[in-house]
Amino acid sequence: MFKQINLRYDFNALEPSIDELTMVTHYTKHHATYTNNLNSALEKDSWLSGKTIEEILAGLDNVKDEAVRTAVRNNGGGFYNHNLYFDTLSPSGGGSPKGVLAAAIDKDFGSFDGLKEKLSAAAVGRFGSGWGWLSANKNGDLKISSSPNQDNPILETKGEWSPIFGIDVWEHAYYLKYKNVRADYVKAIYDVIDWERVADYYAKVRG
Ligand code: MN3
Repeated sequence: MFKQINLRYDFNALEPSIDELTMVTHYTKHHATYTNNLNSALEKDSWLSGKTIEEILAGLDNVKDEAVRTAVRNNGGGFYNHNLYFDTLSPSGGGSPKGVLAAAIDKDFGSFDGLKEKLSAAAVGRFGSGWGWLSANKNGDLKISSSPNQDNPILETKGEWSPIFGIDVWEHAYYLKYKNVRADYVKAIYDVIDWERVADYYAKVRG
């Protein structure tokens, strides 16, 4: 049984970057539904039992039934992606990364501004629903990418790359407040990114 991550802040705490109604709907409806649907799918293939969500997404080809595989891809991705998203935002976020993560950003993107430019472009430029990602590998390298739907780098690279921060660019993540102007939402999210938390995920991927 997979469980949604507990929010460390109130639904209205990320305002004005992310409005309360969007947060309530996103966490209690969208994310809850992905989680419930993932848990239902788990019963349909014994390979899925006892695995972490990372193992499931990296090894998805082991699910032989196409309908079950699609259900796990969409809902397992939705479960994982939103856990990461909600866990790496904070009302006391913003600012810039520090320490090892900051050094890796400088190495791979030139500067924090370089990272922001590339990540924003990936998120804003993703056609339709999906995500913009900052990912890492075991060597500590960083890369920017984007995925359609609820796909993510773990699924796309069979676990070689793992996201350490993601920007949800499905319309449900921003439309109530920003309407069609995705770029304004992407700009505003930098005020609530918890870079210390992102650094924790970075440390975990490096192992
Ligand atoms: Mn979402």
